[in-house]
Amino acid sequence: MHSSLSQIFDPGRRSTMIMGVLNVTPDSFSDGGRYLAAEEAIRRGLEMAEEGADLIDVGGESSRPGAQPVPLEEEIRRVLPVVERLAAAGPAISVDTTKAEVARRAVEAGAVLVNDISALRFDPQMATEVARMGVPVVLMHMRGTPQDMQQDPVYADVVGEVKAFLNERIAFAASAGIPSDRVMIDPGIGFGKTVAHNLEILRRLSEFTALGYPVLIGPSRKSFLGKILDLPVEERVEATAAAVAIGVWQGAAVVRVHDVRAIRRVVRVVDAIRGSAVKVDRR
Ligand code: HH2
Repeated sequence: MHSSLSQIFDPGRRSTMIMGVLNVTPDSFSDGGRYLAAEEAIRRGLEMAEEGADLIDVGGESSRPGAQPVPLEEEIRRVLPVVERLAAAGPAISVDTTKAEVARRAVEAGAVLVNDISALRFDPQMATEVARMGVPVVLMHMRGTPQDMQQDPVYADVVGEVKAFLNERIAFAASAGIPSDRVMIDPGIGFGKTVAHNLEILRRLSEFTALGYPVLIGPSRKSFLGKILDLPVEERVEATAAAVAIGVWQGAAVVRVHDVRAIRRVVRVVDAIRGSAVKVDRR
């Protein structure tokens, strides 16, 4: 495993890792296509590394509610040059994709982690490809698909159901040959959840960290924060900081954020307050 990732899987870890969001898409809800050009994406990736990102998450397909799927070749065209150049420049790269072929090409180009928001559900080849490549994978909960996930999400018990989903996906990953020490889990904030669901997940995040796998959360600039404060996407950094602090306090291992410089400071303070090593139950 890439050395920068071993800390995530270290049960005695003391610091939280920052994953910087790098969307190479024309329709991402917060970037609005600004980073479409590979050169601009590379510049922003390097800037986030300098601001304190431990990982840069490169994605070529928007997952915003209602977003349309991106064809394979187009996703590769967006993602590969950016992964290649950034990986060569130093920062650890993860690839945000649900497609096995994109994951394979990105890992060949230097990515060290696969972030699959479908938790190995959308591409039947993904699980075996991840197992074969030997890289860690993020398994994220989503209700349905990005096209339909926000259509009246209902849960009897959101935390219980998301945990059950993640446990099922962990077992599926294991059956495909992905060892448990290469699995991270993510409750999927904003993916088929109401404001109340997202808040309950954050309030009870320790129930996810208690599962014994490193937990990643991605609350950054999401609409549930905008709804609480009635603020547009470019004014959600403080709200993101609050959500991140609550998550890190309860043991989140990685936070996926856009505003790396600000959130790095928040996380360092929460880590300092938390002090002693995070208790992560081992499997
Ligand atoms: N959120 C987004 C995308 N990928 N991956 C994980 N593991 N967890 C998340 O919460 C998560 C994710 C959506 O945010 P963003 O990248 O800002 O938007 P878009 O999907 O429009 O590119």
